[in-house]
Amino acid sequence: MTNKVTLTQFLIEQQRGLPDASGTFTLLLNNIVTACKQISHKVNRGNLIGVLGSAGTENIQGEVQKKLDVITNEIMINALNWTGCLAGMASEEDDNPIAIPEQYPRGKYLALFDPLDGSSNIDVNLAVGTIFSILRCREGVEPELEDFLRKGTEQVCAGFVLYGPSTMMVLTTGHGVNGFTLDQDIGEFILTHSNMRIPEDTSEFAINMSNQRFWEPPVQRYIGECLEGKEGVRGKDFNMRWVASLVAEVYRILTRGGVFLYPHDLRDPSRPAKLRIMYEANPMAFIIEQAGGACSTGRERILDIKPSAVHERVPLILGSKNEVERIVRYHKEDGQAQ
Ligand code: AFP
Repeated sequence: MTNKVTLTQFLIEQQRGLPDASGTFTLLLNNIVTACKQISHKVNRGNLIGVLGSAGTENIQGEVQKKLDVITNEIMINALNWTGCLAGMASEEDDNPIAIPEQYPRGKYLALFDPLDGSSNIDVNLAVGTIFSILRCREGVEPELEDFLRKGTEQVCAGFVLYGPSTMMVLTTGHGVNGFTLDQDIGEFILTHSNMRIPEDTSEFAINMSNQRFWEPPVQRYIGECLEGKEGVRGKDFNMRWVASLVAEVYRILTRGGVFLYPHDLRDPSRPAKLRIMYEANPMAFIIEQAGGACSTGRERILDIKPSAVHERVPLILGSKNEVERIVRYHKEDGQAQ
C-alpha cells in the first residue's frame, strides 16, 4: 500500500493545487465515496440480506422500483444532506429536487444522481452503478428549479461507480479522467487508471437491437453498415455488446473504445428517448469528452443542451470520437428535423 495513491490522497493533492479551495468540495466528494462504498456492500450482499426484488412502488419515470433503488437512494441522501456542502439534491428516484433539512447548514453545491443505474440487472446479478454530477449553486438562497436546469458544460465534477467484478470509481473535475479500484480489504479506493483516454476509432458498438424498427434513418444506416462488416462500406467487421447498464458500457468504452447508442426512437412520440440528461447523459458526456471521446444526441452536443426539466430525456450517442462524428454526419446528411 506504501506506493499506492488512495482516492483521499488524490483529492487532497488536487485541492492543494487550488489555492482558494475551502475544502468543501473535497468533503463532498469524500462523502459521495462513503455512500458508494455502502452501496457496494449492499449490492455485493444481495439476497443474503434480502435487498433484491421489487419494492412494489413506482418512481416518477413510471418505472417499478427495485428494493435497491429505494435503499441506495436513501444511502446517497443520508450521506450528503448533513455535510454543509449542498444547497440541494436531485435524484432519478425523487419526483422533485430534495431540500436540505432545516437542522443542517447549506453549502454551495448541488448534487444530482442516479443512485442505481441499470437496476433491471440487479436481480440477475449483472453490473449496475451509481452516477453523479456536481453543479455550483447561487449562495445564500434556497435553490429553485432553475438552479438545477443548467447546461452540462457548467458541471464542476462528474463521476460514476461501477459495481462489477471490481468496484471501480471513475472521476473527472475537468482535468482529465482517473479510475480507482476499491480495495475491499482496507475499504479504500486506489488509483489504478491514471488519465484514461478513449481510442478515437473502434470496431465495437453497443445498442439494443430489439428497438431497430423504431430507429431514425441515420442510425439505421450506421448500424446497417456495421453489420455489413468488411464486405460493406466500412471495410471491417464489428463486434456488438449490450449490457443494459450505461455505467458498464461507458467503463468498457473508456478502457478499450467503442460507441454506445440509445438513440431517438419513434416508438412513443411522447417519449422519444430513454436516458435522462441531468444525471445520466450530462455526467457521462463530461467524462467521455474529458477522456478524448465525443457525446451527442446525433444532432447536438449533449453538454450544450439547456435542460427544461430535471427528468428530461435525450437521445444519447457517445464514445470513440471518429465514430460519433460519423454518426453525427449521417444525421446532418439525413437532414430530418427531430
Ligand atoms: P434501468 O435502470 O431501468 O435498468 O435502465 C438502465 C438504463 O437507463 C441504462 O443504464 C441502460 O443503458 C439502458 O437503460 C438499458 O435500456 P434497455 O433496458 O431498454 O435496453
